[in-house]
Amino acid sequence: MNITEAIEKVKPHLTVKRFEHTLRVADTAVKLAKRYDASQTKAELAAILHDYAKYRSLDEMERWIRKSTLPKDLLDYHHELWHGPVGAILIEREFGIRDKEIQSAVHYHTTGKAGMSILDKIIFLADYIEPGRSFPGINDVRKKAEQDLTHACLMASKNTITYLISKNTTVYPDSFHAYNDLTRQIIGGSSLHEK
Ligand code: DGI
Ligand code: FE
Ligand code: FE
Repeated sequence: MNITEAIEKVKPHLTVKRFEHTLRVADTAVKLAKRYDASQTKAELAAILHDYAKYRSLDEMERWIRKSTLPKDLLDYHHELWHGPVGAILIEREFGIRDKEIQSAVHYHTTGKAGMSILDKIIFLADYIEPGRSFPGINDVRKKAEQDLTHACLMASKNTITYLISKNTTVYPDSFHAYNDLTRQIIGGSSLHEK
């Protein structure tokens, strides 16, 4: 599937605002792919597809989680976390996209995970820093994204987890796994209380 086809397929499933967000994520992802020597084509395609399942009904997403190999514990967490994993399944079923790197980037774009690939990091970060976003501290993350992909992902992960905790929300384990793994990648064994 090429980019033009992907855009045409995804557009009717999204609101205008979400579609514009998607195009900005794609633009940001391509820039990051250039900067960090990743496939620009895969980054662009994964970005176009990343929120594909965002507006599926909760019933439909729940059914996909139950009948696929997706982790069932997703159902114990907020439904905002379902569209990435379900999207990774739907792009294969509906568009025949079996590229594991693209499926992984779509799957984990909301939470991250331990052991993210460069493409996973690019989509996770592009979704966070695209020019339409205005989170507290986002400009620092944007600046860091020009120099250090992993460190910028760590900042985004930390901001999101801190925000969720401030709202008394539960945090999906993969979000913590991402944070821990990115922290180890950035500061290694020098973390204060770690062996
Ligand atoms: O789909 P988008 O709005 O472009 O962005 P997203 O997929 O990154 O995030 C969707 C929402 O999910 C966002 O409001 C933050 C929230 N979120 C991210 N990680 C977690 C989470 N919500 C819960 N409950 N737990 C998490 O670990
Ligand atoms: Fe999303
Ligand atoms: Fe998004």
